[in-house]
Amino acid sequence: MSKKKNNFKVSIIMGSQSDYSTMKYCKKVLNILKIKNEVNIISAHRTPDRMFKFAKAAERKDISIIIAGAGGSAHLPGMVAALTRIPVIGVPIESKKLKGLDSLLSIAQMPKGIPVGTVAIGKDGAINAALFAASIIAINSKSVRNNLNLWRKKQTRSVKKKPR
Ligand code: RP5
Repeated sequence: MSKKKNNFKVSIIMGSQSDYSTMKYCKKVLNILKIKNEVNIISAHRTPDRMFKFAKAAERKDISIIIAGAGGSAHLPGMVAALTRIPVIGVPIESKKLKGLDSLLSIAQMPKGIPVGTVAIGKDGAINAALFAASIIAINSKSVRNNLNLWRKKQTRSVKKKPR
């Protein structure tokens, strides 16, 4: 993953339009950190051909990291990870019936051989997925490293010493 300047791209995918209310935070953070990104709806079970095409083209399109949000029986991150060697971070979407526990376990409990990095359920997970992707990219990108350091400094400054 050695690139000239800040030429790294993250692909955000999700199983449904309904996931975007969570996954939009991922995009927001990547934009703040000035990391190029693209967003697409890809469902493993409703658009399997789209998923296959996307995963097979990802390397050619020079995507560095894939962040995949899915809810319920959340097989999208694992299926995509099986089709490409690009690292996949899975975001468990909070489902209505099981509050996202189904999504979390589906994503985290990948059997050995095909890993999926898993973050927390919902908005926190979406934000952390972007920050985690940034940390990985920062290994090879000075500008992303600087932006990430600034983000953390700002976060530290925002914590008051005393409660009001
Ligand atoms: C999953 O089913 C999606 O990732 C979404 O979280 C869930 C519900 O989808 P919709 O019924 O809202 O389209 O595939």
